[in-house]
Amino acid sequence: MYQLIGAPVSLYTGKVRCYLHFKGITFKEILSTPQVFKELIIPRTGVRYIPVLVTPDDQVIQDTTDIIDHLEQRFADRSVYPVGPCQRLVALLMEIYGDEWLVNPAMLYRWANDENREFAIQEFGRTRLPGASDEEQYAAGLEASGPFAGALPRLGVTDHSRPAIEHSYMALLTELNTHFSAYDYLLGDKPCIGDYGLIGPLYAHLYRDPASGRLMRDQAPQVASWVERMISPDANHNEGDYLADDQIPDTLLPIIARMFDEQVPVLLETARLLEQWTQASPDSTEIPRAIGTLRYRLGDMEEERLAFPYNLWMWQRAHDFFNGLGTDDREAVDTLLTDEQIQALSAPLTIRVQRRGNRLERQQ
Ligand SMILES: N[C@@H](CCC(=O)N[C@@H](CS)C(=O)NCC(=O)O)C(=O)O
Repeated sequence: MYQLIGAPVSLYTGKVRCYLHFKGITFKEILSTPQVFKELIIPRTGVRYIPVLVTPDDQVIQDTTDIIDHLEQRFADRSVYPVGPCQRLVALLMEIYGDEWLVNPAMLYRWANDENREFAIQEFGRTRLPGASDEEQYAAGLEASGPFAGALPRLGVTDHSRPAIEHSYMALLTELNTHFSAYDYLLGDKPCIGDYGLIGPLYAHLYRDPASGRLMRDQAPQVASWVERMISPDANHNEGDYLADDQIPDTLLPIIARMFDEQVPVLLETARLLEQWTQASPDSTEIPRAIGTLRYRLGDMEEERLAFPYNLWMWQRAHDFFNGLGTDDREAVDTLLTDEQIQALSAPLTIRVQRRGNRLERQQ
């Protein structure tokens, strides 16, 4: 049987759990306790990330995108990758937007709100010391959650950026609420890889943390209903499909625009920093987790954050798909995008990255 190693409190575990439910894949979830880290996660993956999937033939896979792509090969029925070029591109864009950008409001609301923070600390303790007393779990949770709470400045989540991140998140909730008032999922009646990207931050943090959950249910009840559809263990009863004729709902356009406005400049700047890093370290193949700092903008707020080259591995997926389109498909996709968006997607990625042994490398 498949085993999903992760935790209820974990953003990326939620992404895979929802996917497994939708595909109707039988699995057992195993809590990522310190013992499981020591005996399985670290020796078998070489890194300390969750979730991890253990397959029935004992392959061990980390990274939610790799896990989903591995399972898509084996369970081809009800693929979460739309075939139409417009829908496929939007699905890939929404995956990286959820995975690598909405983690900012997720982390802000979890760690800067007292009620959420207390809940999260207790939850980290439940993962670290299952079965211990509440007090013991709280103490363990405080220690275990330290590095996560402490990561906020590295993501550019600071007192200075807080109002802009909150403003952006509230506007996104309104846009998503309008969309989900008309459609069950991003692209119609069936979830796509983009829905799985969004569910990470929008479930474990922004729905499950108590104060965030109230905010979502009050301000964007249709988004909360989408979360509930996504996390349902009965999700595999869904027989719906994507909208016909590769249609993209108009209600998604402001969300795509928001992603290009907020996240894509960071991706392009990260690509530039990676070029610089490569020139400065021509003999290094392995790329560190962060390669310097960059300034990012949200509205008229500017803040500094680290540049994470892993983002480019995700961006390559959308970029390569877009740049590999044949003439007719490319024409169709171009009608969906603005000139600036086309330009951003066309910008060459001179340094290519790949993952090997769960580490990021320069592709030679
Ligand atoms: N891109 C990875 C991200 C995994 C990830 O960052 N997981 C978090 C928990 S939700 C983690 O293990 N963080 C540990 C760390 O950042 O050192 C994926 O999709 O699996």
